Amino acid sequence: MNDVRQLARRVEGGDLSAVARAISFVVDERPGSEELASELYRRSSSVHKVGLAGPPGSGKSTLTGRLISYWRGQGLKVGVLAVDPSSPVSGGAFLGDRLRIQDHAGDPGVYIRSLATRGRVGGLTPTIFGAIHVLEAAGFQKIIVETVGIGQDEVEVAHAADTVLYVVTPGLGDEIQALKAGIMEIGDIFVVNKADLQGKDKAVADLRRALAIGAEASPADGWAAPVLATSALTGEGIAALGEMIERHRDHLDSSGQRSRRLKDQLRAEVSLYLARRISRSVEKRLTERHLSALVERKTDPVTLGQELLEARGAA
Ligand SMILES: Nc1nc2c(ncn2[C@@H]2O[C@H](COP(=O)(O)OP(=O)(O)O)[C@@H](O)[C@H]2O)c(=O)[nH]1
Ligand SMILES: [Mg+2]
Repeated sequence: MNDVRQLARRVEGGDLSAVARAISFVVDERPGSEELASELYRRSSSVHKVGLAGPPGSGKSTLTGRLISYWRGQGLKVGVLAVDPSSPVSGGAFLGDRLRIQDHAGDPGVYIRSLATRGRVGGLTPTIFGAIHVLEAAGFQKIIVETVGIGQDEVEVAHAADTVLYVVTPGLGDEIQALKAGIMEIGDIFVVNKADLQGKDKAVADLRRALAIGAEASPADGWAAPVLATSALTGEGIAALGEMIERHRDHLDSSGQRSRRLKDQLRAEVSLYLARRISRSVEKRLTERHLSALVERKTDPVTLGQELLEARGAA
């Protein structure tokens, strides 16, 4: 697979068109994508990944733009993966991404890509890990994973990111109190964005109170999730947020949780891969004759499933 090796070398050289091509390869699972993925993974190392979750409209994309500029100011290369429930060529989310792409157009230290969830209801696209590894191999030093803020993807981003920001707005004051337990647990840093609007102090106070109650209920990991106010519109609070993200990363390193999280991410990646591969190969064996036998109740879905799995093992 010479072209694959060549593509891998170009990715490692930081060539953005190669990065784009490699991500398409991996995400679309084209022939050669597995060779590409393993080649890139073995020759790269893990990068700090920051996940952005929170309701649609809370300002995640705008904040992403601010964080890109903040890290670019420190000379860091920044890659962004935006999970998009629609196809990458239609829908509002992509329009927003396009605006941001133009902001950083021509900057070889920034790469922004939206990934369709391919009809999955919520949840991260299973191939997001492959896309992350491409960015790692290309030498990006910060990776942002922006979620849509609908359904499962909010919780699942915790399987792909080291530091999860949960973004709300002052207008969501009442909803903050009703934040689902799962969200309280995945947020490493809570951000009250749109601090230029009214009600930010109350929102920050409400959120702090809710988090304090939650912290009593769940065992401490040595990190009390802070609440910060930002305005992605004016830039207020962005530097403080950037510093807090670094502080969380230092905490992950010094507490040993960085490798724990990395292992959890890799476990999720391997199990998603296995689930895809096994179901595909087993489903291939499911014939019309099997289905008829089920209809006639000569067998049952569990027994048939077991037989198909065993037949696969023997093959
Ligand atoms: N007033 C104000 N508007 C903001 C701020 N951040 C984002 N917005 C606006 O809120 C809307 C939604 O922002 P977007 O970043 O697309 O939110 P997302 O859906 O969470 O990604 C856009 O019209 C933004 O211009 C902010 O800090 N203050
Ligand atoms: Mg967005």
